[in-house]
Amino acid sequence: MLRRVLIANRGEIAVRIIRGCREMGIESVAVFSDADRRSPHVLLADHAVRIGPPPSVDSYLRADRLVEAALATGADAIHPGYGFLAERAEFARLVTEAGLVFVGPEAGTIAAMGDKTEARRRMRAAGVPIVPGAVDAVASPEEAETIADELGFPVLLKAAAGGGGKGMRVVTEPGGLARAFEGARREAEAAFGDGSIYVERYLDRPRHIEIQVLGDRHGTIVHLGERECSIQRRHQKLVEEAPSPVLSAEERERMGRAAVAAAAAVDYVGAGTIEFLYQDGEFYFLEMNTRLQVEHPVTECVTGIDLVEWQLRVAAGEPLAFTQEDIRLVGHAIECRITSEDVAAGFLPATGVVRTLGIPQGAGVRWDGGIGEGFAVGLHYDPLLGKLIVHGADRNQAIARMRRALGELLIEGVATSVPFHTAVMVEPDFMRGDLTIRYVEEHEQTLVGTLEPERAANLAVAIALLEHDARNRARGPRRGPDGAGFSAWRQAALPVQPTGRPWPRRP
Ligand code: MV4
Repeated sequence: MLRRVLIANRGEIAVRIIRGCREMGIESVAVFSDADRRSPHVLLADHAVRIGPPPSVDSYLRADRLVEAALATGADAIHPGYGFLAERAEFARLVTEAGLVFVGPEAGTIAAMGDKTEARRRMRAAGVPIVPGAVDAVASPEEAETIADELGFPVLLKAAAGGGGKGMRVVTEPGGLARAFEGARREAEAAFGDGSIYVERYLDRPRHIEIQVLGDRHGTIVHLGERECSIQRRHQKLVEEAPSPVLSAEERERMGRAAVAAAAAVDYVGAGTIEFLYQDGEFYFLEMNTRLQVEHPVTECVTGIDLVEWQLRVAAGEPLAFTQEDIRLVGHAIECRITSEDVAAGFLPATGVVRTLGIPQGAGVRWDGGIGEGFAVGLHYDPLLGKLIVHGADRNQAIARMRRALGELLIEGVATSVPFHTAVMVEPDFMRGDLTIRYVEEHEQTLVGTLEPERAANLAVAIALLEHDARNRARGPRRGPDGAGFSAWRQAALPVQPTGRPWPRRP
């Protein structure tokens, strides 16, 4: 087993990995920039090493300093978390060449999956359904037109080096190809230093569904079911759930088998995710993410499998202790990514000092956070403050728990996405599970609108309470001990936090 692991990350994911290490008796080494000197991940770890000034390029992206810190502290492995260097093949190679264990797949696997045309080629060879289109890059708009004519319009031009939607152009008619080709090429060249473009059929209303896979160093690969990730804005996911409200058991099995075949095609080791687009009952491989994902907790909830624990075990060479047949999905889990963004101001990144932090508790609730009271939210890093995760017996119970938990979550001192999430949890299409990747843009009025965030939150809570009341009334009158009827809700905030401290009054 590993003895000491350096976590090349910060925030909630560093905290999550440190917790995993501690439970396994593995020592943790945190790294921090000057902006994070007193951050929770630093306080929680067994050891901590300063790696540079606040900007990521001078700290969390400094592969050389991270490897140096691992060697200096006697770590035997580096866990990259997500983001930063997690999917940089050169970093994985550097770590391995320093004689350290990289908690993740081989550098070659990361590189192959980073090249989207190479990934498509490998998936097609493995019999995994890919979006109809070419696997080779096209050299000219004329070549793109030949392919587009065969596929039928609309088509999507994509960057081979792509990801995150950069270098993507939808083309609805042949006349638009030349301009779109040049635009996509320029954008891809600027973003990735590689202007290679390929052509796919454009899916106009897909869902984004992904499958979690886990592989060991002995050739065993299992899948842990899917996550529904359609609720996103500008390629940032906002809400994720497991399982997807639309997949049948048969579809889940087909998709799971495809994901395992995809992972096997690249000898996958560790935790990974196969992303699919799902539309009209068909699914297509989109990309593979060769890292632990932000939304891994919903999978942990429904499978009971600790993904960080198994990442560390398989990194150390242990075989998986379970087979595909052992994996059962129980109940339903939902995650809300709580960010420091002012939703009413168009998701404007917000700054401030977390003055009060009230963390929801109670049955079926989990908080994976990276902040504490006094934490200064700046603009150096991504705005994720923490993740609120709930698990219930079914989707309705999970939604009810999330509404309840969002109501208990108190973050004062910085604007957060909580009003948005509260609004989603009572939005009828969400409640029906009627989701596509366009969900947020199509419900902007309801979810973001021009309402003051406070007012939107209050309205959402009021709707939830009215519904709750209606449901209770349908069950018949409720009686107190003296036989008198009573109503189950009141309009005031909870008088005390779960910690017993009084809630501060809002201004
Ligand atoms: C697509 C698509 C529709 N049709 N491919 C977005 C970035 C990259 N990961 C792939 N993406 C898409 N590829 C075809 N053929 C729509 C998207 C897409 C998307 C995919 C997943 C999650 C969010 C998205 C938001 C916008 C577009």
